[in-house]
Amino acid sequence: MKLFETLVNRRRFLQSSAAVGASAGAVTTGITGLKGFSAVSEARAQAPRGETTITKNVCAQCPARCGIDVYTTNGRVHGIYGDTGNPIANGKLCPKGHLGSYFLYDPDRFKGPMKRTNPNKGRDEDPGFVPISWDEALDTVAGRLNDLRRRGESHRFSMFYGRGWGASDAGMQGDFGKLYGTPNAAIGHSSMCADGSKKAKHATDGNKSYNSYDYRNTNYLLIVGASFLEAFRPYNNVMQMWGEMRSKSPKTRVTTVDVRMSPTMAASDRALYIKPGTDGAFALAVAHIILSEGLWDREFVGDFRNPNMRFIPGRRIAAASFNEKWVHGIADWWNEELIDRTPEWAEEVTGISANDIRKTAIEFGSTRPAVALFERGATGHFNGTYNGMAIHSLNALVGSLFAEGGLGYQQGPSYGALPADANNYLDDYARNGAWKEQPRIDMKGTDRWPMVDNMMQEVAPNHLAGDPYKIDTAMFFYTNPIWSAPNPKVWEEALKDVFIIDTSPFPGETAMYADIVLPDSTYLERLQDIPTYPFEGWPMAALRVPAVEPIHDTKMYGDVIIELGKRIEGPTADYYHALGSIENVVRHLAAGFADDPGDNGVDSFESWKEKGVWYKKPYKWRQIRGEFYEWDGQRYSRQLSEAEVQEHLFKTPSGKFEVRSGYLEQHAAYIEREMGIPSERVGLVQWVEPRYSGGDGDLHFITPKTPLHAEGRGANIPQQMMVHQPIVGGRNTVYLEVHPQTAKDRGIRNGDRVRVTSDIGSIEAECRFVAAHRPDTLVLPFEYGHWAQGRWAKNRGPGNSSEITTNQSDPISGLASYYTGKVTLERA
Ligand SMILES: Nc1nc2c(c(=O)[nH]1)N[C@H]1C(S)=C(S)[C@@H](COP(=O)(O)OP(=O)(O)OC[C@H]3O[C@@H](n4cnc5c(=O)[nH]c(N)nc54)[C@H](O)[C@@H]3O)O[C@H]1N2
Ligand SMILES: Nc1nc2c(c(=O)[nH]1)N[C@H]1C(S)=C(S)[C@@H](COP(=O)(O)OP(=O)(O)OC[C@H]3O[C@@H](n4cnc5c(=O)[nH]c(N)nc54)[C@H](O)[C@@H]3O)O[C@H]1N2
Ligand code: SF4
Ligand SMILES: [Mo]
Repeated sequence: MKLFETLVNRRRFLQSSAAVGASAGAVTTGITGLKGFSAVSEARAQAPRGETTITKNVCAQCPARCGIDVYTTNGRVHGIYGDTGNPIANGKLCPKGHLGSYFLYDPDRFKGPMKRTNPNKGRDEDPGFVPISWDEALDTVAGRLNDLRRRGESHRFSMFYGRGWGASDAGMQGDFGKLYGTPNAAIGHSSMCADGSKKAKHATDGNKSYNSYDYRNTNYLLIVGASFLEAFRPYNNVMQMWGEMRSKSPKTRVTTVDVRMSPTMAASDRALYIKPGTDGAFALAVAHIILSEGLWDREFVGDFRNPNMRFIPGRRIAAASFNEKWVHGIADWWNEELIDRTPEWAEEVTGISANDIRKTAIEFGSTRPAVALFERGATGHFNGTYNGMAIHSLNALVGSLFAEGGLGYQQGPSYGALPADANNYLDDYARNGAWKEQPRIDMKGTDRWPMVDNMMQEVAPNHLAGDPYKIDTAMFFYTNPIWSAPNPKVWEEALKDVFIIDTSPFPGETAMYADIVLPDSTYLERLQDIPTYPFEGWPMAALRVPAVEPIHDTKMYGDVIIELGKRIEGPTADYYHALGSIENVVRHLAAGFADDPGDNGVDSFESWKEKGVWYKKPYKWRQIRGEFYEWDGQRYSRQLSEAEVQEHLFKTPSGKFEVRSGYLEQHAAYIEREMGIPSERVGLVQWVEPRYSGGDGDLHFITPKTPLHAEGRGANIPQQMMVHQPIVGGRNTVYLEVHPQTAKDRGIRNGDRVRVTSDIGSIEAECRFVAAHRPDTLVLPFEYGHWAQGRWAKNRGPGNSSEITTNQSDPISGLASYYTGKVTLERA
């Protein structure tokens, strides 16, 4: 019997070795192809385990877009590694990257399209889902949309997205809205994410975007309200860059400004605790010192016509005495704002000592190249755009914009054109229908929110009030505002009478309200293009290649849109027939590489699939000693004219970096009305008081991201939750981090159950002492408190932090003020 088994195994072994030998191509390795097997061990080898394929893909747990190698054997994914050929990953991943197969094999996934049978909606209502076919699901949705269109009410259909990767998914919503006829396609979650930093850049240098950074050549990093070693972006890569910066010579010096002892702060050279919402005051005082100590970059900023003149605190300068180069409005900025923004003034506002502010300013101003970066900590407040502008202006003062060791903006890839142009498929209704007169449901672009990109957090309250109207049907893609938006209970109420289509593969909160579920495939099952999010600036695009065929009856969202579009009456259907499929779209994009091969030789769909990424170094532009040059293939040789700088780099009214913002001045009346700033002053980079929300609580409440945090999407992965907070323990729950004195004052012991209350509600949590945080600030990592989303996520403590987050936003960027809430704390 034993002998027989051995013989059989040996025969299978030899067969599979032969198969491996025959299948050419480096991406396929038979596990049995290993060298060093003796005849004896061959004979003892177990049944062959099949072939292992390695496919290129892109992690989807955060916006970093790390390239991954996915190992699949016998159709099962069993390993995910960083792709060594991907410039973001460089063969490495953050701790979440390796957990991707848990999304693929999540036992709670929808196995196919679903229809609701229980008409009642709410937390405690079982939707009563029954499986339906894709045809029935798509016909139901298309029927509804065609009805709305026939009635002239197509504007009452809205499409929402959160995460998305461009042309092959969320990027399709805009054209769908244009063809079908709704202003409400493509309502993104950006106003609930990080629009504050983008708006600060838009207002000062004209780029509505996050920055790219040249960390390798930076000698000073000033981190203000960003979680560099836990979040920021691209997370995995900034951790690698931290290693580079801190081991190179000269070592990059780091100062971090935060309200808690974050890992970034702990690893920095200088840690500055700031009163929440006052970062603008700190940055203005740094600017005051840089100017008054004469540390600004004269080649970039400009100089006094008379070299003996100086900025003297308390003394105005004549505008004509300063010769501006690339910074517009310096004299006004000094005279009207900076003149008395001394470190002593800022100490009163921020709580950071004048001495520390002065030392930081002198270091920052005298070390080149230096970079100031910031994110939601500085911008998640009523005054967020002004805070961000003040911090970003420091980059201008030291000449870091577009410089080596400085910061720039991400270039897009050399994609080919889509298979069809939506503009050629518009019927009269699409061009001139009544929907064109309707505002967006979130009131973006109206007098209520004239300056924002999106205002997702306003949709539920607007719908409830019927102002501007009620939506009828809503489709959600990769976003879950019924759980992640500020004051989500309003969403729970609002979505009860809306026909909901959810596309999540997972049974999240939105899905619990869904009338139809059109489940997306998970990222390891999808084919799609992934243009790079801001990274090092030079263009790059990765490809997500399915590691396995969809393991359930799911369809990737882009294909769902195409199939739905084919069912819409009129020329819309023709457009989607012309697109064909996402694979066809992606092949058309890749055709653009033929004329512009990547540095790794990628010049076609096939080579893109094999290598997983197309990219082209270096960055196209460089500022050198106050002049701008374009790369000619060898050097930065061709000097740009002022008009070219305005077209490509400083897209502002003046064509310069503006410390008196022409963009804000265009909205002067609105800003005066909403923020109380006199209209003649609105353009200045200036100090604006924060407006704390949440009622009369005596403590600040913040919800930072941790390395294991995957936006709201990781909560159903037990491994992820266990190590969420390595410093305070973890395992059983996610803890509320409290300063011991703050707790003792309220009779709370380490480990006690506590209640955190704002003016909109209370949540419970377990308290952990962290003596290194500000005593007035409570810290609860965001991602928990789900009442759906799968067996491990559901009903697991602590409460959802959004439920005590008031819906208040920065009037300029629209960013929800997540870091501005006041709360009280007591024993539960
Ligand atoms: N690991 C991981 N990384 C991610 C993501 C993820 O899901 N997981 N998601 C990505 C996304 S969607 C985003 S938007 C970015 C966000 O990137 P960040 O904005 O860098 O991330 P946050 O966790 O919001 O960190 C903000 C920091 O500000 C601090 N803070 C709070 N209030 C104040 C204040 O008033 N002043 C100052 N100076 N500091 C304050 C907090 O303590 C925290 O350290 O991260 C991205 N990176
Ligand atoms: N209180 C508080 N709230 C916050 C924040 C905070 O700091 N505090 N931070 C905010 C920030 S920065 C952000 S970015 C937002 C994020 O909030 P959202 O935009 O709501 O994003 P997620 O929570 O990641 O939810 C994404 C949804 O996508 C679904 N999903 C997961 N995988 C897939 C997939 O492969 N395909 C599809 N189609 N769907 C999928 C999930 O089931 C989930 O329903 O939250 C914001 N909310
Ligand atoms: S940083 Fe981590 S979670 Fe984000 S894409 Fe990269 S591996 Fe995935
Ligand atoms: Mo975000």
